[in-house]
Formats: sequence, C-alpha cells, structure tokens
Amino acid sequence: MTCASSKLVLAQDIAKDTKTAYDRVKARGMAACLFGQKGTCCKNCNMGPCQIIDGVESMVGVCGATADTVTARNFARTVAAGSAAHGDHAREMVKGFIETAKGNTPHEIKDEVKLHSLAAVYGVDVEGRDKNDIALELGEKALADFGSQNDEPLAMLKRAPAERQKIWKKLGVEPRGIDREVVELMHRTHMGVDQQYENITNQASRCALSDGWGSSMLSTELTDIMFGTPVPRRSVVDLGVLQKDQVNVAVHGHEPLLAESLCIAAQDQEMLDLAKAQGAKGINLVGVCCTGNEILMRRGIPVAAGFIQQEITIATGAIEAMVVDVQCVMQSLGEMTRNLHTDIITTNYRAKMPFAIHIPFDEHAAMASAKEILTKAIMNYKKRGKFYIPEEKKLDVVVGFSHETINRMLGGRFRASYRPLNDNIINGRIRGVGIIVGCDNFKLNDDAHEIIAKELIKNNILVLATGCAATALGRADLMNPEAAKYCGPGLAEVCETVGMPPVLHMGSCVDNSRLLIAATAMVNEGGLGDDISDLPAVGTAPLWMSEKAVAIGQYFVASGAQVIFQSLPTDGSKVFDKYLKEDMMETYGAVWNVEADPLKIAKSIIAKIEEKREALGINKKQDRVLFDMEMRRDQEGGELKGVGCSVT
Ligand code: NFS
Repeated sequence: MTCASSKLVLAQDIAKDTKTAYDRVKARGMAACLFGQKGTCCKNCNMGPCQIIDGVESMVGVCGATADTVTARNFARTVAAGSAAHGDHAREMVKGFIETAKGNTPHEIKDEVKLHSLAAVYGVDVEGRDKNDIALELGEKALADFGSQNDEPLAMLKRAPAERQKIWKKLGVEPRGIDREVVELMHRTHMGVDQQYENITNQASRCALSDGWGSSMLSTELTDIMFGTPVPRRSVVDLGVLQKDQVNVAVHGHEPLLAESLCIAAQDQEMLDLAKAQGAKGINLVGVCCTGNEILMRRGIPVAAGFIQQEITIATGAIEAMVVDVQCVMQSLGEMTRNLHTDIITTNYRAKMPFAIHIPFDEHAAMASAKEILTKAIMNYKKRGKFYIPEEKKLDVVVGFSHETINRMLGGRFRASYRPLNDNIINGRIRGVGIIVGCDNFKLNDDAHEIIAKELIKNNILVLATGCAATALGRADLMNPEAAKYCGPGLAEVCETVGMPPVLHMGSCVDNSRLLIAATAMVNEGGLGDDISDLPAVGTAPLWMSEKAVAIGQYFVASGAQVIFQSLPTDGSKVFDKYLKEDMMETYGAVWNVEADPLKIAKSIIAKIEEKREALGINKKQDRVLFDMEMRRDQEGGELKGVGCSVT
C-alpha cells in the first residue's frame, strides 16, 4: 500500500508503535457508511439526519428532498469548502503582498514582468511608477475581489479563452466576489432553498471558477511576483532528504509566506551559529505537502513527503520540529510527538492542535517569528534519540515548470511561445497533455500516480503534475530528463532535444491555476481549437482526499477540461450522477469521470485525447518529422538544454 521509504521506516524499532492512517482504517473495523459514500445523507437541518434512497418513495428527506437534490447539495458544499480553503489561503497571500509593497516584510517585488501583466488585467497604470506603488494598488484591487458586492465578473476571467467566457456568460456562472460565491452556495444548499440539481451545480461551478480563475490564480501570481516565478532547478525528494547531522525542520501546510521567511531565517548566521553550538552541522529545511511544493518550485528546497507520508516523516525520529500552518495536517501528528523529541509548532491562529506548541507567525515581524520557531527546533537537536533516515531514498528531480518556463523552454529563448508545443501536438510527436494532480491517500496503492504517468508517457503524452501527486511522481523517478527512457519515440525526442523531463512539476494545488493559463495559451496559439474543451488534454486526481480537490475538479470541468477521479460521492442519485458524468458535456463541453483502476485511468485519458485529436482533424497519418538543424538551433536557446537549467 504505502511507499517504499515509508515501509523502510515502519520496519524499524523506533517506529514500532507508530499508528498511521492505514492502521486506523484497519482498526475502524467497519466499512464506510453507504449513504455517506454515495452522497445521500442529508444533515442540513434538524428534522434529519435523513438517509435517502434513490427511487424509494418512503426514503426521501423529511422535507421531501430527493436523492437528486441531496447529492447535488452535498457535492456543492464540498466545492464550497474546498473553494473556501483556497480563498482564505489566497487572502493571506494578497495581504502579505500588500505588506510587502509597503515594505513591512522581509520580501520584495521580484518579478516585475509579471507585476506589469497583472496590473494590465486590473487596469493599474504602470507608466513611470515605482514597482512598490504599482504592487500596492494591484494588491488592494485584488483584495477587493474577495468582498466585492457589485455584480461585475472577476477581472481575471478576461484571461480565459474568449469562447469559454461566452459559455460562462450564457450560463450565468461568471463569478463575482470570491467570498460571495462561497456564501451564496452555502445559502442555496441550506434547507429549503435551491431544490434543482442543475441550478445548484451552476452555483457550484460559479464558486469553483471563483477559486480557479480567482483566488488560486491570484495566490499563484502574486506569490510569483513576490518570491519569483519558478524556473527549472534541480532538487531532491523523499525521506532520504533528512540529514542525520543537521537540525531537520519540516515545513508543512500551505501558505508560503511562513515557509519563505523560514528559508531566509535558516540562512541567518545567528541561527547557523546556534545550530553549531548545539552540535549540529546546519539547519536542514524540508517541505511536506503543498508548502513543500511551493518552496521546492521557487527555491529548490527538498520535499520530504506528500500528504500520506506526513506521519512517517515524524516516525523517523529525525525531525526536530514540524512547523504547520493550515490545511492537510493530520491530527494524529500531535499525539505521535508525545513520545518523541519532535515539536509540532502551529503558527496560525486559525489552526491550533492538541499536543502542539503555538508560536504565532506575524508577517509584520516575519524574521523575529521565523527565528523564534527555528530556535525552538534547534534547541531540540540535542534531545534527539534513536532515529532512522532511509538515506538511499533520495530522488533527483528537475522542477519549476511554470507556464512561463514552458513557454520559453519549448519555444526557445528567442521566440518564447507555445507554437512548438502546439506544432508537436499537431504533428503527433506529442499526442496530448495528461494532467495528474491532487493528493495521495490510503485508498489505492502508492504507485497509482506512477502507473498512470508511465502509461501516458509511453504513449507520447506529456504529463503535467501538481500537488502531492507531483511529489509521488518525483519519488517514482519520473521528474528528471533520464525518464525519457520510459517515453514513446515522439515524446522522447522532444524531451531529449529540450533536455526536459516527460513529467513536469508545475507546483502546489493552488498552482493548478497555472494549468488554466497554460491551456489558454495553447488555445490562443492556434491550431488546437477555440476553447479549452477542444484541447487534447485530460486531468486526473486518482488519489484525491481533500474537499479542495473537488473544487479543482469542478473548475476544470467548468473550464472545459475533463477530469477522472478515483471515486465521487454522487452515485446515490442516478440523475445527478449522470448530470455530472454526461449531461454537463452539453453545456460545459467537459464532464466528470470516475475510474478506480490506475491503468484504466491512463487508458481512458489516452482514449479521450485521441477523440479530441480526431475531432480537431489532426489524427491524419503523417511522416515522422525529425528535428532539423534549424529547430535544434532554436531550441538551444531554451533554458533547459542538456538540463543546463539554472540550478540554484
Ligand atoms: Ni496539496 Fe491540495 Fe493536501 Fe496534498 Fe491534497 S489537498 S493543496 S495535494 S493532500 S497538500
């Protein structure tokens, strides 16, 4: 079930009492409730909870709510919760961005090109103005998007393909305020309000779109402007990144403001001296979950683990402190540390835990907070008892594939564009794009992501990955150029020419917004249809766990990209389930799909991509065109030639 490095740790004496999610599943000794699993348990009022059985007259809700309404409401509330998590994360990032523009944080406005491009979206004048001035006005306008009460669509929607914008307008699902769409969705799914599953789902789309094209996109873009847009760099992943003779500090959670400050503080001489005084050779910062992906992408800081390995990370006994903020932190961690020298340090007033120490992270005094946290970790070093680090489990990865990087890498330094990618798809060297995102959990074997990715690249499908799925693919050794050996000939040729891996790490879950921008760039480049729904591109979140993943799935579908999940709690209603899996094709040009077997997921992605190619008329048999000299010369300007990428 679990990954190889976890098995190694669990086999050690020090981990003999470790209880993981896998153990708790076994210990529960009961199957999951069928009503919960199928989405037909309604507990939205005190006449219930009502367990609904589709088609059985006596088994509707006390209020008369049918299975269609109840499953739609439950699905919609999952979307609302996921969007709320991304929205609240993004709000913190926008506030941090404003403070940075005011000079109140240790950060700075780094990417002025992106600053200007976002300023254009928000109508912020840039002529003759200082970058901090522009950033301040941009930040304030972005912050206003959260509480906006006018009925205007979010400014960022303009970035979508024109055809997609028309669909949203026609369906009345253009999001307005980011917070407003969550509130309206919660209201409409309250007892006795919206009772029509299509109408409920349209608001779920609107809410999800306010996440994908609103809060998540804002978070990604403003974070890039502040901390730098990712460029390709080498790093390492898996539990072997822990250091036996250094203070190991794991940063776990989501908002990169804290993690970035810790990165700066970990290089501070005062901190390094303190670590030395405690007998350590240095401070080793490692990432867990999507905070890990954020600092991996921008700084090349190693990632120790994805979601499902977080407990194992602690079980090594080699972690002095695990610093957490919000989201995806298992409650079991606190309990685990009671017999260890490890401290769990919560840093955000919104997320406190039993058996943890709380050190609030104050962005106005970011360095002081970061140093206080690191000091606590350093002072634990001498208390470290027995520990075990699977040192051989340390996989090389090349990461940092933002939309901008792909643009330059495939287009070459002198004519950054998606033309070569589109051309390679049109000529069939690359069949299409497979998107592997989301979490990892105990429901399928840990190698599910790997199985899917290998099958896709073997069939010449370029893979883009984010989130804990990306970490899993790094662990599977698929994120370095040598992985071209697993590719079909067309994709292998492109990878070898450019020097890129066939599986590209595009960041955290919030960075799924990069995929929307990349898809739009492919549409705008021409030759692959007029809308995202025309592209030979399909997404999957095979091991999804969080409500955020459902919000992401819904904004992908509402944006025209098909998704395949391992399961969905909607099949308690035939009608609503069919609506998501078939009828939405009519209105949105994309649907949800469910498939539990990883290999079948890959085959389904391949089949869907081939269908799109057929519809685009690009499936004609063509002579294989090898890269000619001119193409090679052009590519040589690319960032990644021979992985001569900027490794920092
Ligand atoms: Ni990242 Fe997406 Fe959590 Fe992992 Fe899943 S929710 S935000 S993928 S598990 S951190």
